[in-house]
Amino acid sequence: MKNVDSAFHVTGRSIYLDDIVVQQGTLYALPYDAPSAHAHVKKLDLSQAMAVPGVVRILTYKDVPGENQIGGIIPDEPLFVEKEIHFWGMPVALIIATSEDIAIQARKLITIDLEELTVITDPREARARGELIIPPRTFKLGDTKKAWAECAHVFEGRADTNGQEHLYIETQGAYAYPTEHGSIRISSSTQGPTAVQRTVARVLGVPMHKVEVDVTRLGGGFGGKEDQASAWATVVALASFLLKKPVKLAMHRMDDMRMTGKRHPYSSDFKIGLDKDLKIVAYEATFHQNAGASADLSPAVMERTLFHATNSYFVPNVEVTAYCCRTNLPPNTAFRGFGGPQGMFVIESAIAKVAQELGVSAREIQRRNLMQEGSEFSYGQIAEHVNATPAWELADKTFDFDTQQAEIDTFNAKSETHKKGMAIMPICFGISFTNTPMNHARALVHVYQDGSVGVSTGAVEMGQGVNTKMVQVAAQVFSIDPSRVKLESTNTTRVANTSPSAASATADLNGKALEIACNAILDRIKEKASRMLDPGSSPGQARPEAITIVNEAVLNNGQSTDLDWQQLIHACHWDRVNLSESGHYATPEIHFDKTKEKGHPFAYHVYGTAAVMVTVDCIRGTYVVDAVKLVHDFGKRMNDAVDIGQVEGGVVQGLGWMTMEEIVYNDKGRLLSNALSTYKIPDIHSVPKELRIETLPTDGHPMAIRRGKATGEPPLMYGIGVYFAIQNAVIAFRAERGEGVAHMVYSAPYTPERVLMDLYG
Ligand code: LUZ
Ligand code: MOS
Repeated sequence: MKNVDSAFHVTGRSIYLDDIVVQQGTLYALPYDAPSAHAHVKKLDLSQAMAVPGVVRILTYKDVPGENQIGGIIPDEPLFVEKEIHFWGMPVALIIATSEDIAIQARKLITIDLEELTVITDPREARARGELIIPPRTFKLGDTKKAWAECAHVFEGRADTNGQEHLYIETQGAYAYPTEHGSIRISSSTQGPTAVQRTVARVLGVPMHKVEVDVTRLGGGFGGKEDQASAWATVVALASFLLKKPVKLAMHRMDDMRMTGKRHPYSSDFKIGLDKDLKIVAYEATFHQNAGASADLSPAVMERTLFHATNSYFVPNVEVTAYCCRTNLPPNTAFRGFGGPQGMFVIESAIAKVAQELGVSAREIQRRNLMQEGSEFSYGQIAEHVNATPAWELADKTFDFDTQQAEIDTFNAKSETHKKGMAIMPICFGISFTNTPMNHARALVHVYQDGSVGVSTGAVEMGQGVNTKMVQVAAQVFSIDPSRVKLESTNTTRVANTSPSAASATADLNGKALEIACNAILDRIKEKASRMLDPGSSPGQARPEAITIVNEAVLNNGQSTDLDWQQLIHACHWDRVNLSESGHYATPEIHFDKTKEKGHPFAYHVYGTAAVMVTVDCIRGTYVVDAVKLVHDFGKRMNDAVDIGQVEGGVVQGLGWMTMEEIVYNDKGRLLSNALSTYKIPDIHSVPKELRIETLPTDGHPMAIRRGKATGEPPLMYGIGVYFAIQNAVIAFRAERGEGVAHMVYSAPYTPERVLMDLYG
């Protein structure tokens, strides 16, 4: 089925925040943010800005009627600066004016006197100074200390990854207006409507029932609006609440880039030990997560790094420790993969190091250590339905790794200036929020008396196609044409207490809740059908189990009848049958005990294997990705266009993180890569020349919606293979010149500058 939004998207009719028709008298908000990363505020002077005609008011922390606090996991994040600035870009004040232009003019007239304090941008330095947001956590399996003695080879190294700007096409924003009885209604570009509702209620000092949050769709989220949409919705709600006027903020790109957090940079140390057969016996890693100035989601992101520290490999002795380091950067936040990719890069670096040192192929080490059925993860979950080896083997059979490598070697032998490299990237990603209590969802279904259906869920459409999947679920359960089903906006008054649309789990959680609601309605209408088709029976004697609905026809014992969906629904309504239902789903089986760091946190895992081929220009340090060919564990794929689209986008976003997207802060904590002129993201030329996506044939997973596995985050991690493919080309170049590679560092992004340094350094 086609994406339900595609026709409206391509004709410009889809409604994003900035497309909402504003009410008369709407005011415009603009944040004034801190021009320093760490300082005491001595004096803030708003008088000149206030004097600009059209400026209605300028709000600061003093105007907050409730708490000046937006921290979700830990209450350590003021909405507005009080006495101390913690990062460059931290909101200090909010200008409210009759137009955006006036607000921009006024912002230039605000002055602030500061007493500058020491700025920390490096997570290792933060750790050394004891600046930790939560105590470190360690996941342990077996005993690494004893295991080193059994290892034939032990290597140590360091691996760093930089952050990543979300660069959702639609920037952060919100529109709020007062409603009756001191209530407020907010349209927000958020992945987490309930997070917005909770945060606004807290800051305004009102109960949550006074705050209605509505989301039609987002122009991209990628994790950047899982938590960080709340601040912007809250400032707008505050202004609207105080002024009793509609207020809007749609952020400018450079403001958004400067003021919001990004993917967490990590700096990590590893130690890996293998036996003589290249079986990994022991693995230790220490992760320094650059959390930024406050917790935001960092503790949860850090946890997922630990969960994915051994990627798709079974390692009997593991000890991995992570530090959540407080620095003076904007609070870093969720980003597709949520710490998983950062953990996986480190073990892939460790394997690459072993391969270089021993002169074996990384591929051989990877293959020999893949998870098997019944393997134990370091966090105690026993791996089931393990598709690591099947995906690898199908990839090898389909793409023929040996032949590919031989062709590359032949090319490299002939080519002086260009070298090719290949890397294989297996993935294993756990599906569920790692925080078990977040794994539940609700859906509300109305079957209208004409047979059309309205569906509300807690899922937020952010371009990932979840609305299309929800239409499919309802249409499949009822066996009606998808055109009868309409997805409503996501609204906290229709579906309450939602988890954010995140963790790749949105379609599973909301889809299962939707299935439950639809099935409950289906049971009632079948009961009515059985009474209609067997008029002699009383309610207790009717046989609803004999009724099926197939493509809108009502069948009795499999035999066609005169009744169809529309007639049946009409009859149900006039017989006072309840045609509405709310469904609730909570993922069964999952649990996790943080005191032991053991449990069964994931409903299932998604596997896959990618082969990545690149060509490096060894004069310039530039490169092209020739091919990414992969076998992916889709389960029983629900929607080809949606799911393949997720894999394509994930691969490209992953390779952007690994190769070209370079976030630069100076030592004062000021963002230098603050616009698209200084921050490069993949464009059409960066897309692999060949992007081949094959499906691993399986029965799918019962805990996945319609047995089709989650596809949101896992494919991003195929992009990690691009880093190692480039490095293999560099190694080939150096080897030809008789130069070793032992000095090589593992540091992403592998920009052309870094490639040049590795080629000739
Ligand atoms: N958000 C969250 C996530 O709160 N918990 C998670 O485990 C998660 N995983 C991926 C993306 N967002
Ligand atoms: Mo996310 S990183 O699933 O919002």
